[in-house]
Amino acid sequence: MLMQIQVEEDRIGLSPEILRRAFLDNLFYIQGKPLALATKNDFYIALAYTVRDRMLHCWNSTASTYTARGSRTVCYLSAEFLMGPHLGNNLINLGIYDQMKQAIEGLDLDFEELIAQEEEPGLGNGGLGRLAACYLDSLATLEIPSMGYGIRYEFGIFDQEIRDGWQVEITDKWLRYGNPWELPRPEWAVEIKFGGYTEPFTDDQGRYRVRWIPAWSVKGVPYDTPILGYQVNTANTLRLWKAEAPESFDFEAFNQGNYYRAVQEKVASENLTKVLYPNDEKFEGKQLRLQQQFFFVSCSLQDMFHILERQQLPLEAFPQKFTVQLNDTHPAIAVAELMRLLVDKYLVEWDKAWDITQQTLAYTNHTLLPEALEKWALDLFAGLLPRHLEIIYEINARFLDRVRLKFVGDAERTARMSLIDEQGARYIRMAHLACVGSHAINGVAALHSELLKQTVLKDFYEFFPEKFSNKTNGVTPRRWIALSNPSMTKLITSKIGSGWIKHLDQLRQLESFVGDIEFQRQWRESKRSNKQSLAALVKNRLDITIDPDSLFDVQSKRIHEYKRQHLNALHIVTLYDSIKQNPTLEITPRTFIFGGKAAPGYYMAKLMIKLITAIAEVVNGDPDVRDRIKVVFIPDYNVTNSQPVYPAADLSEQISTAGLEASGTGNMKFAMNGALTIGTLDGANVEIREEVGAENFFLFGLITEEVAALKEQGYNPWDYYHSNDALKAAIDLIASGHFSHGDRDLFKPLVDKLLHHDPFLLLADYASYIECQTKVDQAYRDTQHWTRMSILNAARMGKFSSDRSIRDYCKEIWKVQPIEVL
Ligand code: GPK
Repeated sequence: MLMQIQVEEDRIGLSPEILRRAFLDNLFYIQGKPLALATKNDFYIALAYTVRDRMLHCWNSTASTYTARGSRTVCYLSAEFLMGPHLGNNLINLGIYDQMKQAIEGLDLDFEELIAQEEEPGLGNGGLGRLAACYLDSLATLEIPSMGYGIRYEFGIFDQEIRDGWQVEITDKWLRYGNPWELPRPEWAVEIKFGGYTEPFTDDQGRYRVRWIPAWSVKGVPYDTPILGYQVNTANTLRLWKAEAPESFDFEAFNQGNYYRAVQEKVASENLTKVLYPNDEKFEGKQLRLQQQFFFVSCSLQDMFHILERQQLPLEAFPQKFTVQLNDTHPAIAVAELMRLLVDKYLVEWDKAWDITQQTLAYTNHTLLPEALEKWALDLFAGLLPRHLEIIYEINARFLDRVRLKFVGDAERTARMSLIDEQGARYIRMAHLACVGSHAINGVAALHSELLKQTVLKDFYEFFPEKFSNKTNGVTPRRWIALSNPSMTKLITSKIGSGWIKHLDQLRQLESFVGDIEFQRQWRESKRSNKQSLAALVKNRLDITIDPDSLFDVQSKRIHEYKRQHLNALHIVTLYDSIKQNPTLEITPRTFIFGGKAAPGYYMAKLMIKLITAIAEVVNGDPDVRDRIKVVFIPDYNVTNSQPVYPAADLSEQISTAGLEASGTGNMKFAMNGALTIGTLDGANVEIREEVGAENFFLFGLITEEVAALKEQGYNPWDYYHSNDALKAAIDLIASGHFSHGDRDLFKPLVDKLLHHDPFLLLADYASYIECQTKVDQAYRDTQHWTRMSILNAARMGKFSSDRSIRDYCKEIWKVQPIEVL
């Protein structure tokens, strides 16, 4: 029987009047408050439900369509999804931002203030997690059936406070006031087992099999969030798993009468998804982290088998029904878990199971940094996943046989390619497991994908070159332009219509206005108003006055030595010193803006924050320089706080040591919003420069090959220190205690590392960087020319829409087609 539900206008109507009525209705029936008693949070929740109601129709239609069509589905497995606040984005994608604003303001409420109430789900560290979020937006917008699978951390990335110039970490209690965007689906919970031992047995059909007798288990409960595409009816699902105490694993009987023990077990189970590990590009071999990885991977794969069952598809159809993308090696245990489920649970024979596994999985690498490569100590792994270890041994044995056959007598190669690192203590190499178990392997920018083939994955490239490809990253123009930069959005749309939001290549049409004086003026006006807004935020939060007419020079990203925030700091110190030496020096007034978190255990990164804030204190307090240079460190850089930053930037700092930044995505967000880049030939900078034109990009520094050659021949930072007066002066000033109230010890570790090791070649790139910054200084004075370059940067960023990235993945890896939802 077909049941048609009667949809009330209050749940779907889009006019300001209906939206207002629906909002008041939600305030009354969901928050249980009349207008007069409601708090800001009540208003926010009522607003969120008003928006969610309008999405649920899309979500249900999408689910029905996919079920009826049995559509091929992309499953994006990621330990991180850095979604950012949902409300504003959903309003944009529904196309009702302005109507809702009108509805709310009609009640004399401050719309922006209500939007700002949302605590963002910060379930990621940085680029990798945010990329996953941009990809979900594009998948939905391109009407691709897809699911994001991950972990519902109770505490996401920590909130950062700056006290006395140092980073302090505060627990992120994002669920404190509830989460209106998710729906728990306890009926689809699954069981995840850990520990114990295995034993061989012969089943009743006389087959040799292995049984895993686990020691403990947890329950995985899915929480679903709708991901609506832009101006389409497609709403896909982000399914995040929360760990709870198991039902079937019989603690009740086990703990006969021991109530407290039983409660303890429950608490222990829930610890599994309690907190996101705050390391970015640094592997930490913690047992709980491996538990998290296996937990969400097993939950997600079991979920796929349930979907297959519900759609009455045979096991062999698994790789036709699902294509599974591994976002880095965090979910790489999927190789062994999919094999285990197929072989042990569904009794598929090994070779067939291996075919299915390889056809299903694909792997994206996000970094070449050796300290990021995941390798699990064998004992730890064996204790948690004894059956998976056996499966990995079997995969390895079969794989290495093939290696020996192809490279006869090359024992070193075999050892290098093994899934097990046996030099000393033994480890499982997760990148090797991912490569062997996947049919496709990709890097995230052209240069990075080339370097992968030449360095960390060289042996694997030589073994199966056909698996390798590049998929340059992209970012969604919905959040990063339409939502974050309404003034520029309005201006662009007034010239070329609004099609560019979905087809970013159309921004090229702006090139015909680049010489139009009136358009240039409007462009500057928009940038100026964005700078004004950021200045107001900075005044409000930090009580620092910054001049919107100064050049806004921004570096915002995780704090890392390879990203070289301290090179930027050296430039500031150099400018400061030259003004002090020559008080009448004419320079373009600049505001240096930083934002970013340091991993709590990364001492040098925390010291870099202290260095920046210490320089800020001296510079901003010195009447001789403070009208020419200002330094601001914006605390707690997250998606919410980043949204006003990109539109306000004039200059984007992308200054990593060449060869080390896999792609970067902030570089794209800045350029799309009309900032010019000062950067090295690294990651996606290379392609950005190619697109916008070398004449519209400030290039400096050694290239990858020169970095390698310099290190090869024996790099000595001392030579650079002694042969460059300005460099020596800057470093000496820091070492002298000038920025640390006379304390010469404070920055000693940082200074010593630069002088004696300098693994990221700051000193080698210093001269080139300073020279390039001088060119920036000059160029900014030619307002018209700068405006031209700014317009051309935005106009030529079409390639860096995540829509383009996703189309490439769909065509070349996932082989999946759009399905329209009516
Ligand atoms: C790469 F390996 C990792 C990681 O652990 N975390 C992370 O954010 C970043 N990344 C790269 O550093 C960026 O260059 C890249 O743009 C981003 O991943 C997305 O691919």
